[in-house]
Amino acid sequence: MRGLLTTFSLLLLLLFTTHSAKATLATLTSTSPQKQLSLKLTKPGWAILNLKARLAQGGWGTPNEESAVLALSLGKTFHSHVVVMDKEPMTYKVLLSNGKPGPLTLTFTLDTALSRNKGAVILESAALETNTDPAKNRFYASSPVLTISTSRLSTDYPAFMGYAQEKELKYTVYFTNEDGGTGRFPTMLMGIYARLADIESALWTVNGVLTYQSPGHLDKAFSGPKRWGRPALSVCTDNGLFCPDDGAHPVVLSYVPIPLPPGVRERAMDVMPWFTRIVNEEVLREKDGQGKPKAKADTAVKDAAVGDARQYLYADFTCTGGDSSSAAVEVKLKTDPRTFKNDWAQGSFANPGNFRPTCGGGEYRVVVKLPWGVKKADIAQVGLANRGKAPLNGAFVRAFLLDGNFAPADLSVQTKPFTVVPGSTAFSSL
Ligand SMILES: [Ca+2]
Ligand SMILES: [Ca+2]
Repeated sequence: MRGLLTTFSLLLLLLFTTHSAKATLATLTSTSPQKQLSLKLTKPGWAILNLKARLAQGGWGTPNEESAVLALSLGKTFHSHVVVMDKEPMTYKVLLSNGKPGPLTLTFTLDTALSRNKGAVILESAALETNTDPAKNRFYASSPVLTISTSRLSTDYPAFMGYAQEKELKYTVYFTNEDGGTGRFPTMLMGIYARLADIESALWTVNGVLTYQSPGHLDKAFSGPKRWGRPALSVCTDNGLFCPDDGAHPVVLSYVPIPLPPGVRERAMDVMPWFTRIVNEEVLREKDGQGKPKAKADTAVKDAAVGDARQYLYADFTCTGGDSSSAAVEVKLKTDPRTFKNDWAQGSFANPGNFRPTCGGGEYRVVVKLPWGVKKADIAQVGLANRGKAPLNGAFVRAFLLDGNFAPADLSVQTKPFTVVPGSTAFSSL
């Protein structure tokens, strides 16, 4: 019986392997770096390439093997790059052109000079789609093409772009991390911004005038160069700000901007766990300015390292009233007598960064660092505290932990509005 089962398992394995082999479109290596495809656009409109690809080895978390770069040509003309950064198959989307139906020849070339990862890149599938949602056309037509330096192929990489679903255009870029600015102090970055990623407004319209965020966080009218008819911006500062494309940044990214969910800007990360994962991989790989690891999963809550993104509780809440910087979030566990808090002065962060939201009426996200390994079932209460002298009105919108795959696992917090008097905490029991 066991022999039969083994034979059966082997057959299954063989079937699966054969099937997998068929699913591969091409394996690009330094000796065989190119694949050409003839595809067809069936409808007029913005064409989007969906390229499913993976690295044969390494990936964003592996030093010196973070990414491989494919140059994509349309016909004989270079269009943009695809940065493959994961051993897991991912679908990389490229905004191609606004065109007519017809044949399209795509050539993918592994750029060995730009690729830090020297292994093969496996192309699993490539398909074209045409945008059929007219509302998206104007967001695509003005979405910036980004150019970046090679240093960003291993750190602080602009991994995707979103647009706000409003009347005026607005594009926001999500970077894997920020080594400059606040990012030099990872615990402060997490403490203040509730993330280790960097989020920057790139380009928007003010009364119809295209405006971009230039160095020094200055808003400037954009009259710079275009690529494929779209505004072209270079990421030109270490804190992720923009300049008109200067032609000196060799990597060209043509993203399909995604509609941003309402609420805090971090919401876009919640629906893309792969992004939170690569952010975490990068920070675990990197050192801080003093040569110490930026992060490590740790059991100590008061640790100089920022920890792992999966050892935090994330809380979104609305808040009005109170004094300046009066709101804080507190967490109680079922089997630990300590109260865990987001504001370091109360004991959550070892580095300076005394931060509490100002309660100006918007929605806020804060994080509370918990001992490594805490699960949903371990959490007893999540509360909104008032550290000020005037009552504040608040409501939880959402609270969650990240699961093993960095996807939010929601906690059933009470979302009914409540008033918190100074010096007290309103707890929601789970
Ligand atoms: Ca970094
Ligand atoms: Ca920044």
